[in-house]
Amino acid sequence: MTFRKVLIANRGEIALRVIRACREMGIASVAVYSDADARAVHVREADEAVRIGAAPSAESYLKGDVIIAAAMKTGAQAIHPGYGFLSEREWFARAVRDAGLVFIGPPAEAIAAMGSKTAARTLATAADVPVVPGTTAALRDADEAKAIARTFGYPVLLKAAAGGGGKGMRVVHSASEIPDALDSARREAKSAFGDDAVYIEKYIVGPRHVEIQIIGDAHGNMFSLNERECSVQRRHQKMVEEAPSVAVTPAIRQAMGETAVRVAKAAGYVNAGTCEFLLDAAGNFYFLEMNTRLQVEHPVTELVTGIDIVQWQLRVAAGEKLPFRQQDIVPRGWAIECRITSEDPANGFLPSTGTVTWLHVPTGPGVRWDSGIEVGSEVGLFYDPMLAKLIVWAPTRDAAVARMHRALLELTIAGVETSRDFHLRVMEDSDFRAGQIDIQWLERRLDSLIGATPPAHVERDAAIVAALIADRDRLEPRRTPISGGSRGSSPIVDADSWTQIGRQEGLR
Ligand code: MV4
Repeated sequence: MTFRKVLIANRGEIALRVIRACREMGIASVAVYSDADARAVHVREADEAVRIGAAPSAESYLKGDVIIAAAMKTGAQAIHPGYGFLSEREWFARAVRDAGLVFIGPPAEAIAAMGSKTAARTLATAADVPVVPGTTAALRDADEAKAIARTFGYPVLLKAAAGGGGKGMRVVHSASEIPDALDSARREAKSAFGDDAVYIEKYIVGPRHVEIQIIGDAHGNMFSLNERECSVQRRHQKMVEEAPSVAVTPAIRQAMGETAVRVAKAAGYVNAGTCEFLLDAAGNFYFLEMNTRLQVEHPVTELVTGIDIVQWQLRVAAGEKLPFRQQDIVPRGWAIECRITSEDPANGFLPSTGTVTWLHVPTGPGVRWDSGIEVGSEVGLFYDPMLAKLIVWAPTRDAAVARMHRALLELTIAGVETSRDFHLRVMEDSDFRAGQIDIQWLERRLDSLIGATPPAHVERDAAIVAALIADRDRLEPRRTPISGGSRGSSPIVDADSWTQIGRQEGLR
């Protein structure tokens, strides 16, 4: 059994990802779009498209009722929410079900169970899953916080119960800091989530962020698709993800996988989901929270397991059984993903806007490009700045890093500033190449990564790319930033210097 027609309640690369899965399975797809996306790739690639409102997400991609009406009108039987937007809204999952449609994701009850961080901790503890030492109940006052902190020692971390994304979080190093930290954590939690409940945990110093992809069907089968290493992040935004993790031994993989499946089963979970863990240097892991959606970084898992997660999401939502055996799900080779964003690393990652005037997409062995942009795409400020995901697979980690570096060199995006050059510097970094990374690594290394002088061959490649662009644009001059350059600056070089560079290098 499968669906005839599915509506995708999202935009950009993830909408395309789901459209591709539908098409390969013979399922008709319905796109939705805001006024800003009328000419977007996902709209053109779907079999049908429905306009849902104005550019701001609150007037389009967050309009659950309008989206459900579009599904009814087009005869779609199910809705895939992608990530972000409505993907983790309990009310939307419920409204889809109440409309007689299938929500391609977990039951509304499972979304609710994992939505509160303290509820998730309680559920995990009951399922005998290791969590960081701390409370599950909200703190009454500073004295209670001090008394609890004394039991496991400083540093401690105050966290918002309704939390996520690091909002309402405070690291505290001594008892005297508790009152002020508690006040400010409460204020931030109140304004961010409308709930000032704050709880306390022991602060784990220098851990990695490792997560387990799980998938379950409606017949009680649940599998771990193993880990992703997501420590390379800045301000809670992941920038590079990989699978497997250099820090995960077969024994840790098995234990973490069994733990993730236990949490998910305890939450009544069905469909694809992710359990986040902190992994410390001694190999201890602690369950943090569960993301009840398809995640941005799912492709690295697809590449090392050979399992098409999105296709299986569609099948289990339609009631199919998963045919896997856990012992067959073993990572093969290595996959790395870079999130290419329209942000300028040289300017504090300031979002950049403009029209994509040039796009050269890397291809060749082991390269995957998941993107919603093309030449002519308008990059504005209405939505997330992620332009594309560049994903590579190779037999070993060293080969995957080399392949990602090669693919990034091939990538040219002109018209907006991008993180491309920054990602090149990460691939060249000695710590990264050694796999010596933790959740603070990127921010510690930021200045040297941004200030780094690229290797000479990178400079040369960048100059050639810039010269080619200048050459082709000669008849129709443009003054647009080029992100094929070595530092995200605007290395406009004319056609003459291209020939010069070519001659110097003995190229032609
Ligand atoms: C922690 C932690 C250290 N110790 N909890 C960040 C957001 C939320 N998902 C939980 N987070 C953390 N919880 C304890 N007890 C460090 C972090 C953390 C973090 C976690 C995962 C990925 C990136 C991070 C960056 C900073 C802090």
